[in-house]
Amino acid sequence: MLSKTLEAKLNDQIEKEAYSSQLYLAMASWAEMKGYSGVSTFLYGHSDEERQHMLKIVHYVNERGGHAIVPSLDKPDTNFNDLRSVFQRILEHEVSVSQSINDIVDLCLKEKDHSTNNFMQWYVSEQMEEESLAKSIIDKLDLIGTDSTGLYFFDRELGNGNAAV
Ligand code: OFO
Repeated sequence: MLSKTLEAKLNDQIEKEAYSSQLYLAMASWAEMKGYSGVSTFLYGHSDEERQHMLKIVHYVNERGGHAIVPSLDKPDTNFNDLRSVFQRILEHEVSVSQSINDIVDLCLKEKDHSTNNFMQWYVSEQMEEESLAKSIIDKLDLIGTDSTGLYFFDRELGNGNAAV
């Protein structure tokens, strides 16, 4: 059985994952509108992944005797200066999500809730991957700068699922 404190924290995390999905969706739409079809494919896919992250917590809370609450969401940013600012925003967002996941793990340890701690470890690894992916994409964009051929190939590779090349 979940404690009321952990249940509330996990419900906050449901909201954060749902907001992540909306944020990636808004970025995907911006990228598609700008003609970056590969980047938009990547971001639409990521938006779906974030929805799955949210759903996993919804099921977990309900299975552990709590009540997962579906939240209302703030409108995400809809306009971005360029691709670099999109991925910089992603990095900042993921760093803040990692912090909230770490806070939940801290609470699990304090309450000796080993099941929830175990459940949250998947999120800990996922956040590490997401932060390092965003960093590596920003590094690539810094190398490319405003070179249109470079941006063309970057967009194509990201759309082909080669985010790490
Ligand atoms: Fe951005 O990953 Fe969810 O947790």
